[in-house]
Amino acid sequence: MHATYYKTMKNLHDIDPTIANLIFKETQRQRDGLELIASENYVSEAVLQALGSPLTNKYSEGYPGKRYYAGNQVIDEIETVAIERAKKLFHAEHVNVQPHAGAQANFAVYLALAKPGDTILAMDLGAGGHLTHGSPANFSGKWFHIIPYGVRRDTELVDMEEVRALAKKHKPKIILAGFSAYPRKLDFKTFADIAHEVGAYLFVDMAHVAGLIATQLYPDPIPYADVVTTTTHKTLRGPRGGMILCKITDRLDPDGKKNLAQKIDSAVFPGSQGGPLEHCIAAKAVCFEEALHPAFKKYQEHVLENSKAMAEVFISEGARLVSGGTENHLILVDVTTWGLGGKDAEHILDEVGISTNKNMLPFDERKPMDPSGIRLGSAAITTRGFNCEDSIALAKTIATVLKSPADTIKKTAAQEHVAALTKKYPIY
Ligand code: DSN
Repeated sequence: MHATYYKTMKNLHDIDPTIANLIFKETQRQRDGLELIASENYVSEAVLQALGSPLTNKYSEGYPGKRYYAGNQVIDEIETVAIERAKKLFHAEHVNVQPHAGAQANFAVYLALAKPGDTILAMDLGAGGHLTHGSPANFSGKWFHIIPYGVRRDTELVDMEEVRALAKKHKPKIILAGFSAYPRKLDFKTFADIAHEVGAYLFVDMAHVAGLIATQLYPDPIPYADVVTTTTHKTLRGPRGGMILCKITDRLDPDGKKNLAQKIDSAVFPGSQGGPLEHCIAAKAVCFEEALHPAFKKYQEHVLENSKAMAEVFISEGARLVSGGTENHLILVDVTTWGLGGKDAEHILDEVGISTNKNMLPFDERKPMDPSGIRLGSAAITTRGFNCEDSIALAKTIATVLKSPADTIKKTAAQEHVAALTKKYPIY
């Protein structure tokens, strides 16, 4: 661990050794293991410093220049910097950096654009969608009439003709494009064409691929969508948090009392949140500055190279991948082709120091707690410094342990391989 990090922790250790030790323990776990959970990443020490700053002390309900409490001059500057950097990074007309997380960003969009009972067309969770895209267990599924679209059985790709047919039949208020487990590109232009044809808003949740979009390595939804949400902690490599980007004009209500940007802002505050987390907003600003740097594009190129390299190894080792491969940072491996369930695969990899998550696959006949697949992503290992060679070697190790889970010699060799890689590419 870097000396600066120890220094920051010294006070905490004196005051609360229990929590300090647990933070050490978790940092050590992150250091000694390999993170392949597709939604996770490692932030820079600059982001950590902003997160641990006295900005957490301040209440600042409202927006820059229009707050409900005094003393927000500096906070206004910080939030404005974050907004302007995000606008520059994504070429967005309007940005709200206050959502505490992705779910809160999505909640605010629904609040701004729809009423309970309205119809929403969104990707099915089983096909790769997200909990907040209409799962019956989530407010989105409880409050709205959700029409799910999936992927084709033969290609496991989103079928835009199915999306168009469902949109024409059900006339949704919102069409939602976005995913948490889809290894391919989405056609945002066609989504927008369909939304325009049926008079719906196009809402894109780009959380997983925001870093790839910021660096033009994935189709850009910003020109086409009315509203885009993201988290800032996945491929974007910032602090845990959310953000909303939108057009200023409300295409479906051009003469309304509020424009789209105003509707989104008031849906975040006071609509669904109170005081913003300004320490987190400062950390978002740091992340945007890092993402505007040319080195960030190189990083994202390596994210894609590493993901493709791993996918090719899994295929050559006999695994079936959803859609046959990947075009982004994530890979869905059908581990039943190796005679395992997702739960066991996750557990076996965890035992050798590799974190992944079990994942439902399209048309999965198994249960969510023990589905057919695991989901892997290359964002975090690439932050550590992995190149293609390392990724290929790691994928071979993963295939080896999953194909022979009872072989303790292979398991020990995998643990040694993970230890060597974490030593070669240390964090914090
Ligand atoms: N939990 C995140 C993921 O893993 O994709 C999405 O919220």
